[in-house]
Amino acid sequence: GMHWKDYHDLETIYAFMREIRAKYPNICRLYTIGQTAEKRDLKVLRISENPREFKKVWIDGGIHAREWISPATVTFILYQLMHNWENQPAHIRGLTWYIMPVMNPDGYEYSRTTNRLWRKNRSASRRTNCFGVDLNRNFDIGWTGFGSSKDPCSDVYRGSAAASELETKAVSDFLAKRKYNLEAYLTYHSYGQMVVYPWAYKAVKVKDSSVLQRVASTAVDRIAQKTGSSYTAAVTHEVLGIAGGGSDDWSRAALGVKYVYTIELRDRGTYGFVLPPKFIKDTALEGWTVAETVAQSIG
Ligand code: 0X9
Ligand code: ZN
Repeated sequence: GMHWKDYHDLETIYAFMREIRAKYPNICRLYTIGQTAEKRDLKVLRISENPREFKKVWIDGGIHAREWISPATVTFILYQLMHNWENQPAHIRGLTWYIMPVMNPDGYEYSRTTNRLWRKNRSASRRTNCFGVDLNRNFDIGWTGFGSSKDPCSDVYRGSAAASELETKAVSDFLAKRKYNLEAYLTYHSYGQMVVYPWAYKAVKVKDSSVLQRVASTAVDRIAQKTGSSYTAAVTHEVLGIAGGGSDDWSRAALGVKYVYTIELRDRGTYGFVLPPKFIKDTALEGWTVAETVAQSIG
């Protein structure tokens, strides 16, 4: 079964999603939104007491294969929401939650079994023997711009076209159909301990950046109180540099989502992507704190 003392393979994560759906069939819907190059399912769980009317929050993890703390955190968020659903406050129960713990299942399994530091997905390139596209450079926003590469062998290869990848296409299509009432897009990565918001593809702040900064700062303050970790709240391009093709920017530019955050979880470089399992619980709690704070802000 599921626990947060260690990292899990894809099948355990998917079994956990099925378990939750089985326990709360009336409010859960489990979608297979597509398949990967290696024929793995792409799964999203929706939790809602009123999908037609409630405002929506999307949460994803595992865009980058080696960032194992991300799927661990997103499954923990799912657990936090559901283990006590009846007693959740109105600002949580009154939302529709879309949860995708692993956007890049092929890469995740490849990182688990073969190459721990793999980042991209596992699609084959035509021109070279190299594999993989960086899904966070493949979305249709500033796709040809800075911060990505046209070289299929690069770790930040943007792909042959915007949304060329099955994962990108599946998520983009799924969300485009559901953009009505979509208020928040949260995407979990590691590492660096940051809560950042658009833009990333250009050195400009979004119009309502003061609102986004305030909510991010609130989340960061609460994290410090809860676990003692220090996170940074900032505009993406100021702290991570300019990069096009990101899912965060796309959700704002293409769908008009207001609360768009990329959360870079622990740590700040001691272990980097290879975060020991003993840190999962507190890190996941930090991730949950961001989700909670955003949910409260949506109101
Ligand atoms: O570069 C990324 O994709 C993210 N950092 S990571 O170390 N996890 O790879 C940051 C994403 C910030 N947003 C965009 N670049 N759009
Ligand atoms: Zn990442």
